[in-house]
Amino acid sequence: MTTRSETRTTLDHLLTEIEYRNPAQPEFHQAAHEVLETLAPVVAARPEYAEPGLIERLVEPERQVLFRVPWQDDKGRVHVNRGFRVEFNSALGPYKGGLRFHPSVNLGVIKFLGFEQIFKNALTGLGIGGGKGGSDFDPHGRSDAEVMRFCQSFMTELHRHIGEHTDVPAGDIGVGGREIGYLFGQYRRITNRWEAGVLTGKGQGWGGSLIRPEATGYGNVLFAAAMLRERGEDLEGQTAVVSGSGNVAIYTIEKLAALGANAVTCSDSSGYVVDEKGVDVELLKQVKEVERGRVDTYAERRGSSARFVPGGSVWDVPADLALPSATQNELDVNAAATLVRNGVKAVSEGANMPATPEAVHLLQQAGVAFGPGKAANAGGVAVSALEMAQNHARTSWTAAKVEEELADIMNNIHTTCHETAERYDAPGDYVTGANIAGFERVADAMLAQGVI
Ligand code: NDP
Ligand code: 2IT
Repeated sequence: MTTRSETRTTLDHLLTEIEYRNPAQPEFHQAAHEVLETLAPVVAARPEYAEPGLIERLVEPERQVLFRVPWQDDKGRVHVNRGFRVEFNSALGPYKGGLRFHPSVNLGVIKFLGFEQIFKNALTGLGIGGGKGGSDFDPHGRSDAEVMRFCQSFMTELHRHIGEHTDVPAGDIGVGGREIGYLFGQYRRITNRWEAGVLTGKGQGWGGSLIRPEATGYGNVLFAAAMLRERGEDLEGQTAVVSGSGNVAIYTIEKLAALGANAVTCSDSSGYVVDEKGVDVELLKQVKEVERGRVDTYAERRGSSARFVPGGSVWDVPADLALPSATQNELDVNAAATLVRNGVKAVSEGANMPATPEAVHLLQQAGVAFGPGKAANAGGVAVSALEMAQNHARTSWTAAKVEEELADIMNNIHTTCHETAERYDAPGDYVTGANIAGFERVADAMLAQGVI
């Protein structure tokens, strides 16, 4: 039997190999480190997981697609962006994961997101593999017509690689209902198929699921509530700092208010807003979703309770809870120290990998309940899988039914992570619990399906 320390040495070698084979992809290295560092106990306890090649296969995407995306702006100028789809692992079902349009996108970023997605999707308990895609296209300041032409060009290549049984993209940063509409239209035109289950996050009149827009934010609040419950507390009367002001942030703020808590901040890349009365989610939706504006406009319209702080760190605002909902590595070790100093009780990741490894370590050492993104923000992809189920059955469920399913899934994920952490001598460590529980499900399927 292999000991934990021998296993750790093997995993350390593998991490060195991953860095060597995937140069200049720091986000992918970070995500791989975070998972592999927690696997030693399970690999030592279950010899089948030490089978040569299993983890090596897990960290190598099954397929990576890179393509040129040329498009013309409103003045007729030609732009060339890069498109990506990383089909990471299909042991549990068709590749599933969002598309991100943001200038910071590169292969390493998409690989980190795709790798996280494997374990997140496994944790939902639904039949979905892991993938991610996107482009370095920047939608900020682009007209509707420009966004449409970009989406059409992007799908002109992407359509060859996706399908309801193959790979099912959805939204992520910079990709919401508008973009999914343009992408679906072009897919339908090229393929001449009404294949509703090829994309999720669709409009509600044409195959989209009720509650999909809300699902990630709502799910994260439910996960935070479950962590608090474990400590004999609830959300009632708690204040929260939320970063971001996009899809995930908005519905996080909405659900916090519905459950008696109060989000006092939101942010974007220009700075943050602190609103003493609590963020008015209807005003935020109007500014961000309808007008596609910035958070400083929210502060201007809100009146005396709110002020906009250009630049700065939203984590300086004291609160009981922190729900990072913008982007990776937005909460560093200094921010974590400030949160702890201000008495934070729980940090739950709406975004993917928003807390740096040093920040996670500090928060856990300080006894803060920490919900890692692959567990806490799994509600979005879970409801995407429910959208696929509805599409397959040519039916649509009520909002109440979808919300009930979402609540069950989030509570199950919480219980699974909690129990798995206890089983592997790491009580209260949701990072270890999520990584091991997700890994077990994917690894068992990979072992059963042979060396492919
Ligand atoms: P949106 O595009 O709707 O919103 C993104 C928000 O984050 C905006 O406020 C944006 O501000 C801010 N932001 C993005 N990049 C940066 C950056 N580099 N620095 C500072 N602020 C930034 O995206 P979502 O709300 O959908 O996604 C937010 C996070 O949640 C991402 O990490 C995503 O991967 C994750 N996620 C999303 C899911 C979904 O269903 N949509 C599901 C699970 C996780 P600005 O406009 O100024 O860039
Ligand atoms: O990071 C994520 O889980 C998402 N962006 C949602 C993916 C999906 O397929 O709904």
